[in-house]
Amino acid sequence: AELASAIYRALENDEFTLWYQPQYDAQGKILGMESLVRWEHPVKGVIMPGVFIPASEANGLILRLGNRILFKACTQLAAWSTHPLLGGLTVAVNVSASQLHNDAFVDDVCRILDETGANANLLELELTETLLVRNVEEAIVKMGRLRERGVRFSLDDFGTGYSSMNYLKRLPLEKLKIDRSFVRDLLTDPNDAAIVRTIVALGESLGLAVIAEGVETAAQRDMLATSGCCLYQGYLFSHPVPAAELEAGMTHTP
Ligand code: G
Ligand code: G
Ligand code: MN
Ligand code: NA
Repeated sequence: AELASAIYRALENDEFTLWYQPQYDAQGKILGMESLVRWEHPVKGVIMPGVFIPASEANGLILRLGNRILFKACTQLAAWSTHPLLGGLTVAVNVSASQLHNDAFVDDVCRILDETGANANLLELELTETLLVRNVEEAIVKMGRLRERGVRFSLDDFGTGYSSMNYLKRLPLEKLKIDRSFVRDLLTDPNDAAIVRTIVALGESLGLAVIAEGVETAAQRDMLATSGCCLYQGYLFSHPVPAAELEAGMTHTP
């Protein structure tokens, strides 16, 4: 309850900010970035989402927080549209189960796109398998409506949940994100290498892009490339950073 009121106050005081982690192709070109929420507490410093996202989900504040996050991501997307290097790149936003299952979700996203003037085609929403299988028919309808507006969807933490092939085929997805638990021991655990190859093959047969999360070493990236995975995100390339830091880093890219 104490954490709930602190989160409530933080929303009032606008203490939540988004950090961005770029995503790369095999040539080292940035294709987009994932936004990751941070609570910039005036006294305690930066608080990670693991501390306040589960609590916000439990007490219902995730709906307000989720809309605030979407608003900030779309505002940033619109601001970057004229940036020489960041214009045209996608911005991914993580969406919680209670957000997607809320009746107002589709209208909220559309309204935020209208209000901010963000290009819907550059907005990517990250959903998890567990979130989708909870009510797959409802998810298909909502995703379809947002897809018509231009919004794209990726399946986060892929491989850790229980999506059936039937669901995967029916959901309007663009991208699978290989969970970082499969990338971590890729060089030593042959099962992980087999799983990565299987996800890549699945992506190919369903027409979905496949990106690996949690890429920390060049050896992991090379092994992923050998396994057919050509999109990467992780500390090897960049940690999540504030927008200004991302912009500053971009100016040095040829
Ligand atoms: O870097 P990291 O510690 O930021 O993220 C930890 C967890 O918090 C991840 O599971 C991530 O998906 C989740 N998370 C990060 N940002 C957001 C967000 O904006 N919304 C939601 N719902 N979850 C987020
Ligand atoms: O659940 P989701 O995939 O949205 O969360 C992404 C989480 O992974 C965030 O906590 C982010 O900070 C973290 N992350 C991003 N890159 C790396 C990485 O290379 N290694 C590790 N261990 N975590 C990472
Ligand atoms: Mn994610
Ligand atoms: Na993930």
